[in-house]
Amino acid sequence: MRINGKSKILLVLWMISLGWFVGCGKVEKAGVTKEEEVKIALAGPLTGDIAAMGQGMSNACKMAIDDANASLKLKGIRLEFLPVDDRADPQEAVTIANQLISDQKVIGVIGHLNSGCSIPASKVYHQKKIVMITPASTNPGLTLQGFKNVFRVCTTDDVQGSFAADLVYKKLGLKKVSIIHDKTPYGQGLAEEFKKQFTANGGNPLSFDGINIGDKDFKALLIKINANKPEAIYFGGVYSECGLIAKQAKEIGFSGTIITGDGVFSPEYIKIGGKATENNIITMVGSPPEKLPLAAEFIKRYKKKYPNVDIQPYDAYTYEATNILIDAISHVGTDKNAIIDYICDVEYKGILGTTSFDEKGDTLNRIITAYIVKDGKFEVLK
Ligand code: ABU
Repeated sequence: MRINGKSKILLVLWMISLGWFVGCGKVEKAGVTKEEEVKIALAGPLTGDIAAMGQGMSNACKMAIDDANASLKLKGIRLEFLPVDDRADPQEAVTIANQLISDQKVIGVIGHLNSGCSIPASKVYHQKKIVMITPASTNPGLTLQGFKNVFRVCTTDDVQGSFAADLVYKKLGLKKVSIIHDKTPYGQGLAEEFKKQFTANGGNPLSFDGINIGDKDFKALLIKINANKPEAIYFGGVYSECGLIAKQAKEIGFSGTIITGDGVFSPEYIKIGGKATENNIITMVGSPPEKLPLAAEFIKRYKKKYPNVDIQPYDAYTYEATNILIDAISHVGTDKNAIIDYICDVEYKGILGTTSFDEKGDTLNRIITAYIVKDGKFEVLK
């Protein structure tokens, strides 16, 4: 059918009356610019023994994305939340990372939780220059790979391990210490950093043993360790194993203190270990949230949004990491290289104070806080 000049004018007037026009290959509603949709992936253990921590990260990432979409900060860009489960398994983390880099809409990854996952997955993200900000992976090796696209908002285990060793040896005066780790890059790495500084202080650990992730019965090892009458056991690993170790150590007659790190700093630890966690000491990166008014405010809003879950230690860090990525998008748009360049130089003022990164991509905030379990709750150790 031929359309004459008059018909063409009528057709255009009809399209305008319906509010549609054709431009740049896209049909868009007149007066409403179609939003560009991009995805922010949250990668972590959403199932398995440490799912509580992974789910907490997922909640916090979603909260930051919901906040950004609800505000008018990102003009013309809509963020989609994409949670992916690495099950705390390094191989699964690589599989997931490969899926994420082949999704053109994925603009950045918040994660992973486990250093053992973040390190191999970061090699995949590096291939496609996709920014990765981990809220929780503390093994120093992650940022020693020279990848410009990798950042972390938590400080590292060399800082945490030596802080714990100074606390144990110099402040608490505990000299008879046995060390256990879970053979992962995080757990073993942290235990080695502790041992290095403990030895540098003049100490000599009674023992240094590895356990396997997922094991449930540690009594044979604990009986062997307890024969040396340690005043303390330092544990490098996560809460699922440490809760059982605390409980079984008490059961076999260990009367000293368990001292451990950020992977154990979860209400789940106290639920698993029960009364045996009383007076245990745990180090955590950063300042206590009550010293940071915006972090305290975040916790209040989080509890309102997710009333049926306990807040986890890396939730605030995940919220911050996600907001750093969102801040970059709001300033430079969706170009992946521009996002990385922006974050390299950022001085982000958020709920954790000001975050900026060194040349490796590590936060310059190197504060560690020690907590003690009192009446089933974590209290700052005075
Ligand atoms: N840093 C706590 C546990 C996560 C990890 O680094 O493996």
